[in-house]
Amino acid sequence: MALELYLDLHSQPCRSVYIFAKLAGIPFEYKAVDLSAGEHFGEEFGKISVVRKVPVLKDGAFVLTESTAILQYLVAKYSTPDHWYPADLQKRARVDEYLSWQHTNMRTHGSKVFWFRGVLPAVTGVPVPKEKMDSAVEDLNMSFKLFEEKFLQDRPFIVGEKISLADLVAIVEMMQPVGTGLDVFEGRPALSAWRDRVKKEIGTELFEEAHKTILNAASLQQTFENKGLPEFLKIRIQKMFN
Ligand SMILES: N[C@@H](CCC(=O)N[C@@H](CS)C(=O)NCC(=O)O)C(=O)O
Repeated sequence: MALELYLDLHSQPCRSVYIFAKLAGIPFEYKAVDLSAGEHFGEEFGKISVVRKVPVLKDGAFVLTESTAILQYLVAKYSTPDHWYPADLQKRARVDEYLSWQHTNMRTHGSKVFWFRGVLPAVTGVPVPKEKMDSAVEDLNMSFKLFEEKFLQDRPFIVGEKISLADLVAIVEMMQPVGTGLDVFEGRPALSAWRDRVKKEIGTELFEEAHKTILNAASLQQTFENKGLPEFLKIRIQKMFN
């Protein structure tokens, strides 16, 4: 039985899993979960994962959540080329270092900017107050500074000469604010050159296919106008402003 991957490509971790599975030629069944409709809170998805987040991998009776664990599972199960998650102790540790760091830095800050510039104005019809926006962008800028100064330095990729899971996880997160029209690569030539290398390794067609949903984030407004706002989003928005 083919692997099942539960995904919504609006989601950064879903895109990393999707791109990796495609790149590695891993056969899988794409199980679409529409987050904007709150499908992950439905009964069907609850049977798959009580965490109620995507991505989720289902391999027979085995269910796995957390994108980085899923990526590592795919690497091991399909013996993908070494550079993705090198066997070399220190190179692997560099990948792990980035994967650990990004959750509470690049991912948290990029997601916040995405919500502030994309989701919240789309659902409330008003922009987020300037001071909140400025503070979110400042945090994101700090993550970019650390990314360039600590994780990338003057290397072609995070680990060195070759692309790894760390670069893949990094690029999908950086594209989230880009989806709201904020060009995070502008004025950052080294970062832009790294982005181009990563895009080339992934392949422009696959990169664009995986990102077309998020690069059309403006369509979110239309989605909410057509379908109405799901209950979980109303609650989340209230919490964000209290
Ligand atoms: N740490 C998890 C994060 C998963 C996650 O937060 N997924 C989001 C989409 S990016 C989600 O499903 N959100 C639904 C919700 O929060 O209600 C991973 O890396 O897989």
